[in-house]
Amino acid sequence: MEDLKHSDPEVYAAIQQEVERQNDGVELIASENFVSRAVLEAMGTALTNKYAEGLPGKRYYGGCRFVDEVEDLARSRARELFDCDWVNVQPHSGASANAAIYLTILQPGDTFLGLDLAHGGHLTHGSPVNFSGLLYNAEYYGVEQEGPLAGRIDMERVREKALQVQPKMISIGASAYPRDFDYEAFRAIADEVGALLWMDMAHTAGLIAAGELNNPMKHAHVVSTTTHKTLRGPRGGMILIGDDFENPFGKVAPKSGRVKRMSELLDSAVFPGMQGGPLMHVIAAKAVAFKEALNEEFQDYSRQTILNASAMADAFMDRGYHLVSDGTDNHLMLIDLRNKGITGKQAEAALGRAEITVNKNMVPNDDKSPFVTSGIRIGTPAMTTRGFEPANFVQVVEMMDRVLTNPDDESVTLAVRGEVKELCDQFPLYDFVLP
Ligand code: DSN
Repeated sequence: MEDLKHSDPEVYAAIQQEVERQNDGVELIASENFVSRAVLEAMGTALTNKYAEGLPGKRYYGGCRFVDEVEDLARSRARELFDCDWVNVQPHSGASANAAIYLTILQPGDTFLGLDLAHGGHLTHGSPVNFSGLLYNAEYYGVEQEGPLAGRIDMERVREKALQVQPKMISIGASAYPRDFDYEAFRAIADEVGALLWMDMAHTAGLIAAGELNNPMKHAHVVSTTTHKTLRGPRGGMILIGDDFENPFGKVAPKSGRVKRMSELLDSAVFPGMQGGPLMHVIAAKAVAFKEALNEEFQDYSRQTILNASAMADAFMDRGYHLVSDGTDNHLMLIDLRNKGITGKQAEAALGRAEITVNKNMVPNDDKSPFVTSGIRIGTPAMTTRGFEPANFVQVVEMMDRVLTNPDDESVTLAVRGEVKELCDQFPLYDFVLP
């Protein structure tokens, strides 16, 4: 980055400091990961210069032959990775991908049913401050408060709610749900009420691709995801269909009168419906990440991510922490800190001072605001990429416990920060921090 260093020392310095921060800290934000150098290199290329509205072979701009190649590679690799009929790799983000799905399936005012944000759902699944809650009639299912399914989704309750509100679409997927989903049961409910089923696998896409979690592809009508998180690619989104089908809305191709495939409607919803030109440098990086995810190493990595989360969850529970649903099936856990006398906000800040990064998070039926919260969310994807194994995560739990029980003790923070640095130095990340 010699050119950047000389032309814009301020941005250069901030980037360098961020790389150092990533190198020297324990990253436990469940939605973050560390991409390979190959992915970084693909993103930092002249492909950012190219406009390519349309799809490979059918663009609205000239000069697209090489970016066509790149997008075709991304699409074919994604289809192989998820064993699906169709994919669109152009959404700039998971939220953009989801917006295209709403645009395709619902009309403003239509009812859909999704997981409550306060129970682990996502902003774009009907939060009142998001377009999904503002434009559409969002109804929610949640997790059980008590009993054998405490912290988990009870499918019988989802069915009751669906029968009651008669949604046109049902969404699955979450930002803070530590358990797997029963896609067959969701599909049976969707079929019973005549709804389309949409799975947002943003958090778990990599684990699904690696075969470590249930696969929604043959059950959901449409699937969306981000390409970072457990999939370990660049920030971005995509939409997939396991088995493509004729759209149920009767939309036909203007000249032939042929009923359009669902995939065609979704392609049009991404562009020109929601977006203009795709980000071709990011699509190149997606292609690189998908190739990496097709390797056996990625399967080992995904298995290790779950083993690590499980070890971490056990270590927290051994120390008296209350985990929503008493554990995890995937890469994350949600800790309800109410029995520890510390809020999510305080915990995030105290851990942050020790260079352990987490995010505060609402827990089901939280009595505190989203800015304070009673919990923290913790994930293992990023540190597993660095090579952490269960023993390392257990060591991190011990450090976190010391900080959380002494949040205002500067000597504890300093001691833990030193231990964090020592641990991170044993698992090198990026070696391109320049003086
Ligand atoms: N904001 C992401 C997360 O942290 O889970 C989801 O999009």
